[in-house]
Amino acid sequence: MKPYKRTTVTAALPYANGPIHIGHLAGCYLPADIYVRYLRMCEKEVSFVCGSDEHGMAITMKARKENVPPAVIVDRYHKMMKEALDNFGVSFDIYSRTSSEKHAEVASSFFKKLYEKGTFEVRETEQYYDPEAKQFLADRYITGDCPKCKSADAYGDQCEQCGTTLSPMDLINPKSTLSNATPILKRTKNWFLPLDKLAPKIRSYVESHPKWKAHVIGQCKSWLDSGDGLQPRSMTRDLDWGVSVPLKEAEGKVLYVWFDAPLGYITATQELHGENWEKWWKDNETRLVHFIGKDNIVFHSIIFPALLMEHGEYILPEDIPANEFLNLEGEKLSTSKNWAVWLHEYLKEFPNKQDSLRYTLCSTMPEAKDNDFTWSDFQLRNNSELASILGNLVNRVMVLNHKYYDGRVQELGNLEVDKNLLNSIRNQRDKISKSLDNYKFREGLAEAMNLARLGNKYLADEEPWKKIKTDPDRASQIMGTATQLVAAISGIIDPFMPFTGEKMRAMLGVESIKWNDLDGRVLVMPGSQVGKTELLFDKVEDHEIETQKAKLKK
Ligand code: B3M
Ligand code: ZN
Repeated sequence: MKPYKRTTVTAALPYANGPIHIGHLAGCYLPADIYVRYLRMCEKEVSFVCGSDEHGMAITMKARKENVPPAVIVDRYHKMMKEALDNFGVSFDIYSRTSSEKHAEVASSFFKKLYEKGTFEVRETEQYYDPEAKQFLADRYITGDCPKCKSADAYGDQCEQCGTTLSPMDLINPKSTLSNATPILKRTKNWFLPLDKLAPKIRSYVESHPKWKAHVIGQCKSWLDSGDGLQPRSMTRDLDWGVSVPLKEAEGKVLYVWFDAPLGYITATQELHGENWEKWWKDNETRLVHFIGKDNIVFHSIIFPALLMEHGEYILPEDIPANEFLNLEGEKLSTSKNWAVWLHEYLKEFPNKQDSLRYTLCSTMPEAKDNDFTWSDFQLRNNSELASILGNLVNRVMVLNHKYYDGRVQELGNLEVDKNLLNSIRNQRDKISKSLDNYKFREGLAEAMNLARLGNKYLADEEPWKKIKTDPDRASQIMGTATQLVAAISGIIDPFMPFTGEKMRAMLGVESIKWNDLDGRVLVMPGSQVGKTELLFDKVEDHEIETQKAKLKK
């Protein structure tokens, strides 16, 4: 791998049409956050950018449903999403939004550059137009009978009954959902990105990244190798919500949401770094990494790189560690069916238990295939892993330090067992680095927990509670060693469970820990005083789980 000076990490901009649920967190924001926290602990230069995606059909449909302007919707959900992500410790350097003035400037000047280079092909096509509402109709705004299964109310882009992908012209008896009028065909001009012509360049870009996850490469290949190959795609739309197309002859048109949304990453970087932003996007020594869910793969691996290539000044995405989907109790998450666990509701019902959810979601992260979140698994992981393994170790060490030594940290031992324990800190750290460098978050977390298991085994074998009577010097060494281990664990779990890491360090009186420090060295000074013992994880009771399950069924 090429040596890099810095990393620009992006997490998909969530549509501002609803609150954030566990699927978003597990799919994209949690892995991105773990990765960035790890890089920061390694003292790597990193910028972590995100923001709300405030254009597109997702927003205008929601606005129509509520009969309010789109701006009302995006203001509401932008605030909610930003708060929820922040409350779960997702540590963006900036969380921006795409309805800003600034973003309109960034997106239109990018469009203009491509326009002036002659990238786009102007095409006149016939599109459905609602003569009563006097506007062109996006595919989702047209319903009709499915040509395949004949069921009513298929959408212009898909029949939800039989799953067939459609185009609006396929529908039998099309109707506009805006006015119920029968749409008419009207000619309109749009600006297309000629993906067909760019295909060879895109193919060689994709092929130069053989280490991408198999399912990411798989999706790219299936687009590139599909019957007709890549097709030109319109970068403009006849709509009124979005960034206006910056051309006189395009009045009343806006940029396609998938044109402007990824540019939102650039806008956010500009807001974050001011005039020093360019090195984060235009320097070959910068590595660009996009965390996304699998439904966004083609946009990040084909369309956005094509736009960046055409522009010419930008680096291209180096890694796209997309996740698959998380299901809930065996069924697909669904906002409309309210089959979800919403972050803001979770936090009301399980206050201060962010890390229990982070832990469960990381342990079951859909890294290579779809995975399932269940409430009983959440309970089991909280009670039998977090509380019994990690919580128990920390609690024992704190309690014994207070009981035997009034909270004073003891010198460490140097018997073989002690050295082995301290050496295992470096070993585990190196294993975790390898996992995280390869976006294997589940594996990394498992190794972090293994270090806590080693700590419990050490105490069980060495039995300081017996030796305190028979061999007090040895008991003191055991406790000194175990205390260093606990300090190291507070650092090693930090990317995964930052709230817990911080609580542990507060108890021990340790400030921040760098990844480099996790090599068995002394992290908490012998002779210093540890603080009060706090309970890290309390048990989740059966009735709490029953309540959550019952709530889903409502
Ligand atoms: N808003 C899609 C989504 O939320 C879209 C991602 C944009 S990333 C530039 O699934
Ligand atoms: Zn159908």
